[in-house]
Amino acid sequence: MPKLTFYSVRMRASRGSMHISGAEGIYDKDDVVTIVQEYTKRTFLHEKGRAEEIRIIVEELKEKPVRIHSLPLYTLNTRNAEAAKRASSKILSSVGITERAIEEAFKCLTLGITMRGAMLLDIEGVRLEPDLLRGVRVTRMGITKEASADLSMKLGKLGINNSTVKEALILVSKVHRHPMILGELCISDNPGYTTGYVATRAHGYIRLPRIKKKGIPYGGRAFFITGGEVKGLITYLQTTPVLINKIEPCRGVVTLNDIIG
Ligand code: WAQ
Ligand code: MG
Repeated sequence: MPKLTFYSVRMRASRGSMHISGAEGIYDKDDVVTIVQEYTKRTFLHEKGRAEEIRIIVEELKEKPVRIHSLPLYTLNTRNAEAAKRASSKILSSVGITERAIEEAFKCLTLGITMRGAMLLDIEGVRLEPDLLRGVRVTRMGITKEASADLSMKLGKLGINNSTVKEALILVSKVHRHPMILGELCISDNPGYTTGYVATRAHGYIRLPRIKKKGIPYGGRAFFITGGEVKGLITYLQTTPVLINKIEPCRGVVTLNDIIG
């Protein structure tokens, strides 16, 4: 058997100073050419408009990717931003995150500033990321072909088989495998994408429809963290290659009681 070589493929498209889209994955050598084409094509169809510059990095992995399961997926039927905020507060506070930290996260995600990466907040809401403007980017995550097909099938049954959901679930699954991560809150920065999510290792990935009004061009991510060395966590988030090889159940609409009851 020939030795498998894995590559991290990362794409970033922009026009002037405006970020248009990004994507990444971990791929077998044989699939790299196809995926570079797919990423390029995708930027030309983006709702934020045509890119002037598309940067694609193809990098051989020096470490074998860690193989993990996805988090289970659920959807709440939140009717508006206030309902989504109430639901996320209940879920996040049930794992020990304070009201103050949750308020701080919502405040930062709705200020109108878009960071490239995620904020790190301790359970009291103190910001711990070294670069407060940029945040921490999670990279070097991917999904095997088999798991990707299974995920597409499961999401297809729910009518949500799109790359936004898939990529968010892959990112979440990497992030929440680290013991210092307690919870996460995410709002998309795409003006047309109004579903966000909240996640914890215990509860899974919980989609929150209508967390923002259509047309709002900003959003963000907040990771709530606890006890340990922030430097080591950041190294894990940025550099440890992680590959999803098994998909946990993906369920349709559930109630908040089903989640925390
Ligand atoms: N690492 C850390 N933070 C990131 C990353 C990353 N790799 N990518 C994006 N962010 C931050 C950044 O601040 C963005 O502004 C913000 O997250 C939102 O990014 O199941 O599309 O790519 O239907 O707009 C949720 C899907 C979609 C919900 C989230 O995020 C569902 C989404 P976006
Ligand atoms: Mg976006």
